[in-house]
Amino acid sequence: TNVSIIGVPLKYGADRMGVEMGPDAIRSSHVHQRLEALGYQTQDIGDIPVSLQKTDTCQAGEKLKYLQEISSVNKQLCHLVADAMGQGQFPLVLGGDHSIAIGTIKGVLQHVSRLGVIWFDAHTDVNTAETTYSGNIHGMSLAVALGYGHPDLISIGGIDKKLRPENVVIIGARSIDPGERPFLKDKGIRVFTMHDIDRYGMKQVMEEALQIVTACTDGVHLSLDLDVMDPAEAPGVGTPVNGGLSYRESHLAMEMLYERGVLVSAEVVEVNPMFDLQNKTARAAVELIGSVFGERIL
Ligand code: DIR
Ligand code: MN
Ligand code: MN
Ligand code: MN
Repeated sequence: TNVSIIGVPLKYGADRMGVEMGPDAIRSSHVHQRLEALGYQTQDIGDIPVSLQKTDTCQAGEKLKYLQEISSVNKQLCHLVADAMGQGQFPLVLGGDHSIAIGTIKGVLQHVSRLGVIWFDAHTDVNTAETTYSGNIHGMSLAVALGYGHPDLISIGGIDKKLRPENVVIIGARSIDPGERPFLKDKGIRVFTMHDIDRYGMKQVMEEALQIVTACTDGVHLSLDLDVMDPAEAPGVGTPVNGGLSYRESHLAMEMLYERGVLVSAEVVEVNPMFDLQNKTARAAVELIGSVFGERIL
C-alpha cells in the first residue's frame, strides 16, 4: 500500500495556539521512516495552507468561531483525501485541531459511502451552534460528519455524504457537554466511556466496537484525538482531561484495529507542541501510528 500523508496546520477550530505545529512535530518524530520500515511507501503531500486570521473574526451573535477559514481548509482537505483514495492510496491526515475530521471524513465518504468511524477522544465532539459553550468547531466535527451543523460545513463534499450514527463508535470519552448527551442518546451513538474501559477492559471494548463499525460498512476510518490518552502520557494537547487511556491500552486498541484489516483512512489530531514535554505527545502519536499500520513487539 501507499500511504499519502496530508498535513493540516489548522488551529482555529480549537482557538488555541500551538496545535498548528502538530503536523511538523509528527513528521520530525519520523513518521515516514516508521511506515517505510513496515514496508509501506509514503508520499507526503505537504501542508494545506491556512491563512492568518484576525483574533476576533467572530461576528456579534455568531456562534461558530472562524467558520469561513475552517470551512475553506476542510473543503481543500476533502478534495485531497478523495483524490488520494481515488489513486488507491491510504490517506493519513496529520492535524491540526479536530475540526479537520470534517474534511477527512467527507473526502473518504466520496469513495466509501457505507463508512464506519472509530473515534478516540476524551470528548465526543457532537456539539452544534445550539449546544456549544466554546464556539470552537473542533467540538462539533463529529456532529457535522453525521449531517448536523452549519450549512457551510455539512455541505462540504455534498450534503448527501454523511455518516450513519449506527456505524460510529466513540472510545475513551470522559468530558461530555450537557448538550451533547441528548444528541448521543437520540441518535443512538455508541459511546465507550473510560468507565467502560475500566470495567470491561480495552480488549472487550475493542471487540464490541469493531463489531459495530464493521457490521454494515465497507471500510473504517480512524479519528484519533491524542487527548484520549492520559495527560501523563500525552501532555501536549490543548484540552487535557485527567483519567485517560494508558500507553498500553492505546496500543492494544490500535493493534486490534490493524488486525481487523478494515481501515481505509486515518487522522491524528490535537498534538500541541506548545504544551508538550520534549515532544512526548508527537512521539506517542508516531508510536501509535506504528501500531495502526501493523508494528508488533516481537
Ligand atoms: C468542548 C471541548 N466539548 C467544546 N471539545 C474538545 O469546546 O465543544 N474536543 N476539546 O476534542
Ligand atoms: Mn479534486
Ligand atoms: Mn476531539
Ligand atoms: Mn478531545
